[in-house]
Amino acid sequence: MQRTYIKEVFEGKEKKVNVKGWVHETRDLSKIKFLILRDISGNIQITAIKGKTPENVFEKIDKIPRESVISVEGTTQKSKQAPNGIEIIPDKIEIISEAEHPLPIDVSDFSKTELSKRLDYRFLDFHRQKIQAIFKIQNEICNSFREFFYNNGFIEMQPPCIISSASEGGTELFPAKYFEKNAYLAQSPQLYKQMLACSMEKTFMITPVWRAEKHNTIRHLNEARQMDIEVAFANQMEIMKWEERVVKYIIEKVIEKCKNELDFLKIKLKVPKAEYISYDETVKLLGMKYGEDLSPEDEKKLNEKFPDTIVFVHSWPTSLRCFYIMTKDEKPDAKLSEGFDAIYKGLEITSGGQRIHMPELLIKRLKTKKMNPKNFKYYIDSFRYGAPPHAGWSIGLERLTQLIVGEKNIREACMFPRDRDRLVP
Ligand code: AMO
Repeated sequence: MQRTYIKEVFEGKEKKVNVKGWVHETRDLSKIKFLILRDISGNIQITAIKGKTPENVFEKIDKIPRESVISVEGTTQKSKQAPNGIEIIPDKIEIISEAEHPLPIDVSDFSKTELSKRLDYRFLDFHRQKIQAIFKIQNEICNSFREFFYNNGFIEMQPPCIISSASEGGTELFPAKYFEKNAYLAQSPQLYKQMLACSMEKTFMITPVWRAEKHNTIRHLNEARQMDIEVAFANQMEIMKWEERVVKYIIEKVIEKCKNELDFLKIKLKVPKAEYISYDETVKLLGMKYGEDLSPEDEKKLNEKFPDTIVFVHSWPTSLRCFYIMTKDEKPDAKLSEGFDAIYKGLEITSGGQRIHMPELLIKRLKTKKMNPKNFKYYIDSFRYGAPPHAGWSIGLERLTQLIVGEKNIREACMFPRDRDRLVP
């Protein structure tokens, strides 16, 4: 018999069904026994009645260990007591894979198992509906990001992940041996997306990045995923507008497509507004010291001043930005730059800006940052043969997910986190 997903049972397509999934819960009321079966599309009640259900099925139904994988053949029927109004009366139950007990973590909806233990058993943690809801939402974030840029004529890029030199001054690299040469895991697709935008004009990508900082915080991972774009003939303001449009689009899509998941997580999501404020204005507004980065407290304060808003803090001092960020008005000695950060719900989700497309200025900026232009020869040369002005940004996928699903720790928004202490599973 062909398998029916639980969601299709509720749509009432078939009377005789074969459902497969995981044992979510069992209950024994002596003459009647219940088993809640779970698959990726939902939960359904299987009801065994003494005298009506075959003896062997009635006997075993409440003895199957929780989380075992089973196959149930039976008949659907309407029931006022059953959740969602339909239950299955079973004829046959087959155990496909019995779960060993005790389970190493609590997988109930009220699980109190602490995060690091849950991550040790992440494969089992994925059995939980809450965890499935988080990653169904992340799936929608990625899909709507792709959809938006694909529909706007962008080309999806597949950047290299093994690189020969740093692209983000300041962040540390994981070394890798590449035959006779030294190589690194990519910190960012930065240099490559710029080179592509200088011919194919509009590109987007979702790609992993590796950062070897030894920090162990609730907002950093050592392997993260970034959603990047790069656009030719764009400046700082235009590129921020692209971000405003796509984040609004993503959140609209999550609200539309992930209603059940948001309800399950008890999240009321709103499409955010956008605010554009310069670094100088931000310093005054928050009483910060000029020339310093925003601290986590400053980011929280911005959220209090502009709730439900993506706050674009633009035109940062050149000294606080990467070597590739354009100086204000393309003036070599400008104190300010064309670089920005976006802060949403009290956390930085993005850095970006206009890039330097002039080789001499790029060399000057590299030297100021005490970096060796020789290590960037191919990159600098790429701007010698017809390179338009261009701009781009990167949104951290796990950070955006964590904010949308309301989790404090970024690890909750990463399927298999890699941090200072974790390399398995
Ligand atoms: P940046 O280094 O600011 O900029 O990274 C962009 C965004 O990626 C996310 N992110 C991280 N998430 C989790 N753990 C980390 N260790 C981590 N590091 C970064 C954040 C951050 O805002 N090349 C530039 C972008 C550009 O200019 O296009 C870059 O990588 O959400």
